[in-house]
Formats: sequence, structure tokens, C-alpha cells
Amino acid sequence: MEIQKYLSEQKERVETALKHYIPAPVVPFTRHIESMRYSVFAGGKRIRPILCLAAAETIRAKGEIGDSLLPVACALECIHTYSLIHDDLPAMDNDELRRGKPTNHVLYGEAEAILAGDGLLTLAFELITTDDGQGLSAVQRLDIAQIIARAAGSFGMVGGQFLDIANENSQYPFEMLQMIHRRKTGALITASVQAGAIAAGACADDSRALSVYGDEIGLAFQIVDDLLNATSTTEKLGKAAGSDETMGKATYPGYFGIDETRKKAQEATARAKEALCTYGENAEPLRSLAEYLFKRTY
Ligand code: GRG
Repeated sequence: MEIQKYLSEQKERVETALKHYIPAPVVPFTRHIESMRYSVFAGGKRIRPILCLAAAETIRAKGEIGDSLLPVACALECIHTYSLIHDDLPAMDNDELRRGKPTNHVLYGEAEAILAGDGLLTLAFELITTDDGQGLSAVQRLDIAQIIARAAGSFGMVGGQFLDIANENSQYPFEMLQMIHRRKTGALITASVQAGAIAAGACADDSRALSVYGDEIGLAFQIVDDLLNATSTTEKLGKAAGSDETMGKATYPGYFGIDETRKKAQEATARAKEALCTYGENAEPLRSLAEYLFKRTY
């Protein structure tokens, strides 16, 4: 399938919806909304919302899903953006560049950046739980809110970030690295796929297959991120290359070297595709997405 065409079409759908949900700033909240919009529209790939939509399409045909899942897809992007804004803060990774642009706190100040993140995280749950009459039942919205809250919270992304910071500059076993990766990055990616599955009315077998797919691409995603950090340039990545080494972070290349690390990402990608073996044409977007994430260059 033509993955680039698929990605740009889905990206446009998500961005149109995001503009609707985070409209132009209004007095007296102008600067707050501006700072949220700055990071939301700074050029992200929209991987998590696209995974969510593609997972739903795997189980039910595209037409049937329609736009009912767009609030959930946008909520995932809001949570992702909040995590990047907070991750870039001086108290965390202290980064000044993200997607080739100044980070939120560099432009708006620390307090504004914290509030932009808080606003986006909160908006995400408003979007998921609001009944917009587009088709998701109250039970589905509740299930999706719970899955995403768990993945974003203290035993998911926040917990992974905690472990990452707590273990900086220390030699820890590979199992700890896996735990950090699974939680910090993998959990929200898996939840994006699971949310799509719930919205499409997945049966137990569908949920299991898509969860395995989500876990494996989440792992591959973070391994590739480690690889790019170690081998690419700041110009290509739009964020500081080599920062993992500077900050004394454990990474896959640190444990296995570059070639073995690439092999591990490829194996996780293959396992993700294998999890979809019982699905036909409808799963083509998810298969192509797995391959695209493995081959990404930024
Ligand atoms: C602050 C609670 C809190 C969590 C931060 C996501 C995260 C946890 C830290 C980001 C550090 C990092 C670079 C992790 C690698 C994986 C990752 C999330 C990369 C960026 O995701 P992409 O490539 O970003 O989807 P775009 O720019 O396309 O949106």
C-alpha cells in the first residue's frame, strides 16, 4: 500500500479535528491557548492518532468508523504533546529544540509550558468523555478513558519517565531498560491501538492480537529512537542528537551495539506484523505503519 498517501490523508483528518478542538486563542486565556497550539501544531507525525484510527479500521471497515473516533485520536495527540512539553523542561531533559523549533518553555517560559501540558492532558479526557453524538457509546468512552489513563499514568508513561530520571547515570540491568521503554514510550502506543480496537467493538481475540501488535511496535519505536539518537544528526532529527549519551542514559545501542540493535528493532517489527496474520486487506495500514516506524529517519 502507499503508506505516504495514507499517512498524509490521516494526518490531515487529525489536524483538521485538532484545530476544531483547540480553536484560536480567546481573551483572557490568549497566551495559554497560544502556547498549547504552538506545540500541538509544531509538526508532529501524528503516529498515535493514526495508529488508533488504523486499528479501528482493521476490525471494521473505514466507512463504518467514520469520524466517531476523531476525538479519541486527538486526545492521544494531546497527551503525547503534553509529555513532550514536560519532558523538555529544565527539570527534566532540559531541551531547547524539538521538531526543529524552540521548545515550549524557551518561547513561553517554564510556568506557561507546565500549564500548556496540564491543559492538554486535561483536554484529552474531556474529548474522550464528551458525548458528541457521533457513535461511541458511554461504555466505550469509559473503557477508552480507563485504558488511556492507565497507559499515561504512574504505572505507564509517567512511571517510565520517573524510572528514567531516577536511574540517570547509573548502570542498571537490561530488564530495567526494557521496563523504562515499555512504560515511557510503549504504553501510550499500545493504548492508542487498544482504544481503536474498543471503538470498533473488538472481540477478545481481536483485542489480544492488536495488543501484541501495539506492544511490539511500541518496543520497535523506542529501539529506533535510541538508534536515531545515537546515529543521526540534530538537523535531521529536529532535536538534540547524542543527548542519551550526554545525559548518561542506558540505551539499546549501549547494550548491544548498533547492528544488533537494528536487528532487534526489525525482529520486533516482524512480530508486530505476525500478530496480524489472521487479518486480510483491512490490516494493511497497520502492517505498513509497522514497517514505516522501523524505517523512519526522525
Ligand atoms: C513528562 C510525563 C512525561 C513523560 C515524558 C514521551 C516522554 C515521556 C518522553 C519523550 C522522550 C523521548 C524522546 C522518548 C522517545 C520516544 C518518543 C516519545 C519520541 C517522540 O515521539 P514521535 O516521534 O514525535 O511520535 P512527533 O514529533 O512525531 O510527535
